[in-house]
Formats: sequence, structure tokens, C-alpha cells
Amino acid sequence: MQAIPIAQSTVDTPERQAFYDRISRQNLTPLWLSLADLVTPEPRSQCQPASWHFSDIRSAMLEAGTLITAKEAERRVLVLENPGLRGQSKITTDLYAGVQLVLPGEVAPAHRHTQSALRFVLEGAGAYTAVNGERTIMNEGDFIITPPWAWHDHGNPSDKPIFWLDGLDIPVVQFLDASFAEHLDQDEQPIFRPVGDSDARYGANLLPLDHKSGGASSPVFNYPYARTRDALERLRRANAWDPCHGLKMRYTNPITGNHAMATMGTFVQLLPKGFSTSSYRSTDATVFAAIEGCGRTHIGDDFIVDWKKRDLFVVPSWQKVRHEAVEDSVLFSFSDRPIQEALHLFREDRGNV
Ligand code: GTQ
Repeated sequence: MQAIPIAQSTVDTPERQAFYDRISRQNLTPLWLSLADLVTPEPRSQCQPASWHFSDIRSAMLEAGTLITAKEAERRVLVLENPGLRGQSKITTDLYAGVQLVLPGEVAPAHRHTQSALRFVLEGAGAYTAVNGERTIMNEGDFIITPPWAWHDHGNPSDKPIFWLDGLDIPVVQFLDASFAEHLDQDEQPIFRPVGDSDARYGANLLPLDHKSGGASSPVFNYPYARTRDALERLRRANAWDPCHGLKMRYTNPITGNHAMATMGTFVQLLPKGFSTSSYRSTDATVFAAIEGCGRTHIGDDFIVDWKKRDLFVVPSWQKVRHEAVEDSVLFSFSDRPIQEALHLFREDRGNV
């Protein structure tokens, strides 16, 4: 027994063509003309490898800052469009990414939606995002969650602009026709918890006495970089290197141990100076943000990204990826891995290492 590709192409005869034309008027079409494109032997994606230098995004964003306020725009964001998916606001087939700017003194007004959002702070400090009555302070490298249907507004009382990467499951929600959104009648939501409250309640290896089982989104909504970085440094001393990933960890919901968000997996990895990963591919197209160091990443057969701190790039599903760290480097990344795992669709190929 041997596996061979599915469905060869069929011959088109005048009788068949007349039949196709006739049934088309009844909204019917023959599967045998499209089966090989529908059920492919491997992922076949429109998503392409792509990269953005932060310096280019930064200057475009500052220009946007002179053209529109955060309040008028609702969110002053430049969308990272995958070159294979232009016009769809997608960085991968099912995920959205953008870079958001909040200038000193601005507020991006409160709203909520069924889409989940993650923030990864690229530059700046001392701004805040408020989620469900609590503000958290945003500093460089922090990973912050806005759970679905949670009121959120962003403010920047600091004296410098703040830039962060937004990752949202907009295309997933669009695909499922499950988008709901509403705006609050005031710019800032009422605050009724002190800064750090959810971290103390859920992020300190403690739980409120009567807390019942966890939800799909982590109740810890800020994962500060200082803590993440310290953990990576201590693991480095333990020599915990993976040939494909260097030292890679996933952010978790401390209540369940699952991914921190239901639809998007978030990861952080340390690649020490001189480390080259071996070739790896997986079905979850992944968006990367460098937060420390510099290096080079090879994607697929011929796409090369030379990245440094704050640069962004995307690896499509099932394309080989290989990182080379020129300096000690840290990469943040996110993908739809939790969805694929829940549906038992996630696959990876470690090239036998
Ligand atoms: O900050 O709420 O990049 O609603 C896109 C949609 C950010 C946000 C985005 C949004 C937001």
C-alpha cells in the first residue's frame, strides 16, 4: 500500500461543459473540478513570508500622528498586511496584526468587541491600558491581554510616544460571523481596582479561596518583560536549549496551564549569541517581534530577514524557518496554535532533531 496524491484533473467534453453550465443556474457545481484544490496534500497558503523594519513603521506612525488623533481614529493603527493577502487586513490567513501609537496625553477611547487582542510593547513606557476596571502600566517588552468582550481604553500620561504591536483574531471572528462591538459613552472606563490587582490575585501562585475553574482567557492580563526576561536568564544557566527553538517558552493562563488566550498562542524565546536553530516547520503561521539583539531568519526556500530590536516578520504555515542570532536575542511570537490544537490539526516537523 502506498500513498499517492488525490484526484487527477478530468477531461472537459462539450457534454460535460453543457451540464456544468446548466446546473450552475441551480447553484450547483461539480466537485471533481476543484477537489484537488480543496483537499490539498499539504497546506497551500496565500500567506507569504514578509518583514517590516520598525524604523519604517515608526516614521509612518509619527506622520499618522500629525494627521489624526487617537480619539478621532478610535485606534491609531497601521495594519501589517501580508503581501499575499492585501486589502484584507490579515498578516496570516486567520490573524490580524497592526502597530498602534498613542501620543503623550492621548486616550484611545473605551470600547469592547468579541475579538481578542494581545499587545506587545515595542517602544515607550508608562502608558496604560485599562481592562475590566483595572489599569495596567505598559512597558517595553510587556505582553498584555484584552480578553473578548472586555471594555478597554488606552492612555499615555508619559511624555514620550508609545508604540505597540496589536495581534487580534479579527479574521477568525469574521470567518465565524461572530463579530459584536460597542462603544462606551465616555472615553475612559470607570476604574474600580488598583493597579496590580489581578496580578496579585492570580499571578502570584495564589488564588482567591473560592475561585472556581479557569476561563478561556488568562485573568492575569499583563506579563511584564522584566519577569519574563529573568526567567529566560535563569533557564539559560540550566542549559535548556532546544535545537529548533533555542530556549522557547509559552505564556500561560496560570489557572489552567493552557495558552494565555483561547485563540492566540504567545511565545518568547532566547537565542544566545552565535546560536543557529535547525530547520523547523509547523502548521501555525507565526508572527515574530524581536525585542532584543539582532540576527537573521531564513523562511522557506529563499526569504531572508535581517532583523534587529523591534523588527517584525511573519512565517507562513508549513514553511521552514531557521534563526541565526548575531547577538544575544529575544523573540516574541504569536500564532493560532490554540485553535489548531483544540481541533487536533496542529502538526510540526522538527527535521528529526
Ligand atoms: O486597541 O482595541 O489594532 O479594537 C484593532 C482593533 C486595536 C484596540 C487594533 C482594535 C484595537
